[in-house]
Amino acid sequence: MEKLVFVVEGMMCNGCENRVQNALKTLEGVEEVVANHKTGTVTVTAKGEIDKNIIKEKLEDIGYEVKD
Ligand SMILES: [Cu+2]
Repeated sequence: MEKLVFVVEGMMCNGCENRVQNALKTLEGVEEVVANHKTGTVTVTAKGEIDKNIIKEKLEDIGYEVKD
């Protein structure tokens, strides 16, 4: 299991958190997603190793900016 933390810009409310969580949960290998608009972070727990860029791309697809 691997835990990744992303700093994400653009999440303003609980609706954004749900949107992010639901979108990332559709990705292969993602076990759990916790988005927090107050801290601007998204924590992803993966079953095995996961490509960070796939998660980053998904976040950008749905309209959020990922900081490095
Ligand atoms: Cu929102």
